[in-house]
This record gives sequence, structure tokens and C-alpha cells, in this order.
Amino acid sequence: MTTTHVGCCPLDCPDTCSWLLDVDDGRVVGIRGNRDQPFTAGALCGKVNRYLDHLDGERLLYPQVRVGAKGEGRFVRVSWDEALDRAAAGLRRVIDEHGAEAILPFFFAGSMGMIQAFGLPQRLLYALGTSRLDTTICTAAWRAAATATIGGQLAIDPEALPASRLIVIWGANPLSTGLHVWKYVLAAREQGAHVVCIDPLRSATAERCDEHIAPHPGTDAALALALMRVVRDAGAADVEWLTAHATGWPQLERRLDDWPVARAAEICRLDAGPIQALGERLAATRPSTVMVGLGLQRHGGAGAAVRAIMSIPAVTGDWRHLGGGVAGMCGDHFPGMSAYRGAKEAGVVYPRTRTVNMSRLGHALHDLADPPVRGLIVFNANPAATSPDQRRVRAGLARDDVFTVVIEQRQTDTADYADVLLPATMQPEHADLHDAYGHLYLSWNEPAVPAPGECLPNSEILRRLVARLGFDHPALQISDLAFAEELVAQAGIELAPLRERGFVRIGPPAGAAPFADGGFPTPSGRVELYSETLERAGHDPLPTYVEPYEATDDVLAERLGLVLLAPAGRFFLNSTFAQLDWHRSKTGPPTIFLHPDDAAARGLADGEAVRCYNDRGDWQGLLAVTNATRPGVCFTLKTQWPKLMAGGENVNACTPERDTDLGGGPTFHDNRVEVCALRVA
Ligand SMILES: Nc1nc2c(c(=O)[nH]1)N[C@H]1C(S)=C(S)[C@@H](COP(=O)(O)OP(=O)(O)OC[C@H]3O[C@@H](n4cnc5c(=O)[nH]c(N)nc54)[C@H](O)[C@@H]3O)O[C@H]1N2
Ligand SMILES: Nc1nc2c(c(=O)[nH]1)N[C@H]1C(S)=C(S)[C@@H](COP(=O)(O)OP(=O)(O)OC[C@H]3O[C@@H](n4cnc5c(=O)[nH]c(N)nc54)[C@H](O)[C@@H]3O)O[C@H]1N2
Ligand SMILES: [Mo]
Repeated sequence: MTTTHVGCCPLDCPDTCSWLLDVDDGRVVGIRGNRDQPFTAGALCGKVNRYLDHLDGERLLYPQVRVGAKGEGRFVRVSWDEALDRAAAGLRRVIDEHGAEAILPFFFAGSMGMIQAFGLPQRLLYALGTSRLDTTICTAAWRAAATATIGGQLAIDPEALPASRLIVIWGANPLSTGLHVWKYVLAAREQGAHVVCIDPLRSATAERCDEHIAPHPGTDAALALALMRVVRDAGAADVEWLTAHATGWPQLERRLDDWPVARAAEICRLDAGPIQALGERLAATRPSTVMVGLGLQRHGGAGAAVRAIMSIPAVTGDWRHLGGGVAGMCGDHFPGMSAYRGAKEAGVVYPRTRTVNMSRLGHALHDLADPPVRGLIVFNANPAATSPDQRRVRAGLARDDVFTVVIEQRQTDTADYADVLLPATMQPEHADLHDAYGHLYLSWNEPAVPAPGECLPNSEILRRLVARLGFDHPALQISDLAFAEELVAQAGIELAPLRERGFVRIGPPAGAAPFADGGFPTPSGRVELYSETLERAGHDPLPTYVEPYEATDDVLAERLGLVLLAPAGRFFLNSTFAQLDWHRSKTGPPTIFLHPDDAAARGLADGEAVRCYNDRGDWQGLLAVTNATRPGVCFTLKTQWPKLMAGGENVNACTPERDTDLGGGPTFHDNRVEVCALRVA
């Protein structure tokens, strides 16, 4: 008999879909989007429609220990007891020699919930006194800029978007990366909204917008400043709202003297006409919305760019209106739930330790001292494929003096470096509680089937591991369900009905503009166009343009003539799915896309095997000639499995390990390269 179970998609995507699993005889036989949850509205994306390929694909099923060299991928099966004993002994040696701070937990959003990713694992591991991880790899510049400007990741409810009459999709490609928001964009458009995409590439989204503006990468802040200048000059700044609900309009108004359209046009390598026209549209259209993506914030000046863009709806007064303001990351509307509270109340002490920036993993593994990193516990992440400066990261992972435990679902490049490799369950096999970064539903994922082989959830593996290290306090042995109860109780939510239904809407009420009358959770309670916090930290207190490192470096450009962007592809999720036949065939082979002028200048032909290189490294792919990019800008898709590529490295062999201006984020797209034929390489 087939039974249906409600759960949710665990992947790192703004949409956190509510899904229904059909289960027959202990196996998942069907998967579909839940019609009852309004944002999911019965649809999953293409890659997750094929999630069962992933669930049934080559899984790690048993604990293993390494027998070959690090990176070689040779392991033998052992019992859970032996694996955990070995893991604990290795970590114990690190603690005895260097202290627990020499252990670095390294995790991200392979699964996103509070039980298996962000919450319970840190409650358990940080009690040991390990280093803490600054989880910067994805959204750090966005987060820092949003915190300084509007008080957090507080974008509007996407379900309010149909009320907008001008939607500017800026550095995001939602049709590939979070498609459920698109129905609201279309609903707005049916009521007359104009939709603009700002992206150096003609992405799938740009293709379907009314207008596409393609600035040179890393120059968005200049564009945003010029747009505000046009709004000001049109007399359309909402001075009444600004005076009541923003800081620093008089100063910004003066600053805009420096930003005539011609200056932005030169920096962004655009014609002045479309900038002027978009500024006039912003001046004339209420409500308007800027949807701020994550692709634009992987550059040296990304914090400044996000901040300048987020200032626009304050200047136009768009926060007054339903559907107006900033769209994008909205995770801070979820009620705060502290993973540590119950443990602290029960007497667990959390030592104060250093924080390590995950985007600087190469640096952490090679250069950190007092103490050095000598133990690594990796889960929900595949840094050998996804971290910048891949060669340095892999050399760090290959160090014999770094004891490494990897908890994984499959034999990734990172898993190949493990000393002890532990098999993790997948979403249909474990419980989890999920907030979201692109909508306002809290989701529950109920386990639907037994785990295959000897797989265990991260939570159970870590409970056993910390207990083996002597941390067996009851608050660190809390069950998954008790932990979830504890969290939702902090937000005044009951777990039982949530388990039953699978989701509950939280945050500001639907149908109202949450900041119409101000009330931003910044120090001043206003939109901080002038930020004293940034000023104290040594940054420009006003919206400004910060030049990227490489994208606009004309000297470097003489040697490395192309800026390389590596945004998301439709059928992989970072490196997840990148080992599956169907997903690989939909994605196509690793490809580098070049403008016809750039291909001709290098004597390269469509379909030819090429090498893409810079001073950090190189990787191989096929060349595709396309006018979907501008001259001087090439692109590929993140993130293939390096070991499945010719040459054994992916695009991150070239990307830099260098921080954004705000937040310490990575600068994957601020990356100059050259491309040559493989035959002459
Ligand atoms: N199918 C699929 N979905 C995903 C993912 C995936 O890998 N596959 N990844 C998930 C994750 S982890 C994330 S963080 C999100 C990211 O989702 P998005 O926010 O959509 O980000 P990206 O796809 O990285 O980049 C979006 C666009 O930004 C553009 N861009 C790059 N540099 C600049 C710039 O300087 N200025 C401007 N204006 N645009 C620029 C790129 O060309 C790209 O088209 O998607 C999530 N969803
Ligand atoms: N060049 C370039 N590189 C990029 C980016 C880019 O735009 N360009 N984007 C960056 C961004 S936005 C991000 S978010 C990072 C993401 O980088 P990663 O966090 O490394 O993401 P994934 O590649 O999806 O790897 C997640 C891994 O977690 C495993 N996993 C999933 N669920 C579980 C679980 O429950 N337990 C355990 N133990 N393991 C699990 C999966 O099998 C998978 O191998 O990549 C970054 N890398
Ligand atoms: Mo991400």
C-alpha cells in the first residue's frame, strides 16, 4: 500500500519547497510539490523532480577508514564502533596536543535544517571548545550590507510582489536558482509591471525580462548611485519618508552630485541612455522593487554594491507600499531560536573560541597558528569542489598532520581526503526543521523511510562522537524531536500541528507593507543611508562604489583578458547532483562560454577543448561561442565534481581566496583568466 508523507526539500535554495513523498514498502516511489503550501504551489524544480535518482544513487552506506593516501579515495569498511573510536582517538590527540580550538568543524548547507545543519550540530560541537566557523561562503556581503542598511535579511514577502509595478532583478537568476518566485513576477507583469534584469550575462531570467542591462561585473554600485541621482534630479526623492524613516538623506543627496549618469556609464561600460531611462522609470513608478541577488555579491566591492542598491527603495519611498522595497533574502523575518539556550540553561559551558572564515579554508589549513588547524570535521559541504583557490585547499586537505572526519552521503572529492568517513542519511530518512531564505514558511520534515545500510543522521553521529570524547551531558544527548520542540517553543509554535501539516507561515502578516512606517531593526530604527556603525569600522558611512580587485584591473587585463563568472546552473545544486547521469546530461560537459569577439581574438572555435588559467591554477572544458555575454566577460557554471573532469580540477582552481569589502565573503566572480586551446597548452 502506498502512503504519502509530507516533508521538505533540504537543499540550499531560497525556495525550501514543501514536498510529498509516496512510500511503498519502506521505499520512496514518488515525489511531488505540495499544493497546499502556497509558495511551492504543487511544483518542484527540474533537478528535484529527479531527486529519487539521487536518493537511490551511489550512496555511502557504511562507516569506513582510509587505507590509501589522502585524496586517493581508498577506504575499507569498519563497524560504527570502530569508526567512532578512531574518530574520537584522532580528535583526542589533537585536543591533547593543541587544545580543542585546533579542531575546525567545516559545514554548510548541503542540507539546511536546524537539526542536521545549523543548530544542533553546533550545540554539540562547540561545547567541545572547537574553533567556530564564520559561515561566509554564500551570502556574507549581502548579510553585512543588509544589516548595516535595513537591519538584517529583511526582504519583503515574495507573495506581495504581484502588487509591484517595476521589478528590477539585480544579480539574480531566479529561473535557474529559485524558480517559485517567478509566478509572482509574472502576476505583477500581467498587471502591467515592467521587469528589468541587471546582469553581465543574458541569463535564463534576463532572456524573459522586458529589459536587460548588462554592466561590467563588479560595477553595480556605480549604477545604483547614478540611478538615485536621476531620481533626485527628477524631484522624485520621497523626502517626507526619508526624513521620518532614514538617516543621512541630506548627505547622500550631496554625494549624488558626484554620480552623473555619464560617470556610471563609463565605469559600468554601458551606454548612458538605458541608465537614464531606468532612473526615470524608478522616479515615476510606484511601487517599485529591487530584487537583490547573490550573484552580484561575489566581488571585491560587493558589500558597497548591495548597500547602494538597497538604498534605492528608501530614496523612492517604496517601502511605503505593499510589494515595494527590497526583495530577496528574508530569513531574518523568522523568529530567533537559539540552539544553545537549553544547553546553557542546563549548565553546558560554551568556551569562547576564535572564529574561522570558511571562505579562507586554504589560509586556515596552511597559515593559522596558535593553535594551527589540526582536526577537521566536515559535514554538509564539499570544499574540495566548492571552496575558492582549490589547489591550496586541496593541498591543505592532503596534509597528513590534519586529522579529518568527513560525514557524507557520497564519495565526493572531499570524502577522498577523510581519515574516517561516516555515512549520512538523506532528507526522507531523517527529521529536520527548516526556515527559509526566500519565503515565510517554517517547514517540518518527517522521516518517511528507514535509512539504507548503516547510514545515520548527522545529529546522531555527532551525539555519539561528542559522547565518545567525554561530553555526555544530557543537554548534548538531546533527541532530534526534543531539540525541535525546544526551538519552536521559543517562537511560541507547537510542534505537533507542524509535524502534521509540514509547514506554518510565520513573520509579518500577509498583505501589509512591513516597514511602511519605518521600524527597521537598525541602531537608529531607520534605513541607515548614513551608517555610524560602518563609519566606526572604518568604512565609508554613505552608499559608495568600491572597486573590485580584478574585474576592473586594466593592468592585469593586459595579461588575463577575461573576467570569469561561474554562477549557478539549473540542474546541479552547487556540487550536489553533479555525479548523476541525468543531471549531467542536462547540464552538458564542463564548458567555458566566450563572446564571439573574444573567441576570434584567440583563434578559438566553438566546440574546441580549451584550458582556462590564471596564476592560481587551471581547468579544462569545451569552448562555446555565445553572444549571451559581453566582450571581456566569459562564464561557466559552478560546480562540477573535480574528479569527474578532464584534468581533475574545476573552475575553483582559478578563483581567488580574497574577502569582500564587507562581511568577509568570497569573491568567486572577481576573477581574471585567459583561455587557450588545449592543444597548445
Ligand atoms: N539550480 C540551482 N539553484 C540554485 C543553486 C544551484 O547551484 N543550482 N545554488 C543555490 C545557491 S547556493 C545560491 S547562493 C543561490 C544563488 O542564486 P542567484 O542569486 O541567482 O545567484 P547566481 O546564480 O550565483 O548568480 C546570479 C546572476 O548574477 C550574475 N552576476 C555575476 N556577477 C555579477 C555582477 O557583478 N553584477 C550583476 N548585476 N550580476 C552579476 C550572474 O551572471 C548570474 O546570472 O541559488 C541557489 N539555487
Ligand atoms: N566558482 C564558484 N564556486 C562557488 C560558488 C559560485 O558561485 N562559484 N557558489 C558558492 C556558494 S553560493 C555556496 S552556497 C557554496 C556551497 O558549497 P557546499 O556547501 O560545499 O555545497 P555542495 O556542493 O552542495 O555540497 C554539499 C555536500 O553536503 C552533502 N550533504 C547533503 N546533505 C547532507 C547531510 O544531511 N549530511 C551530511 N553529512 N552531508 C550532507 C552533499 O552530499 C554534498 O556533497 O559553493 C560556493 N562555490
Ligand atoms: Mo549559496
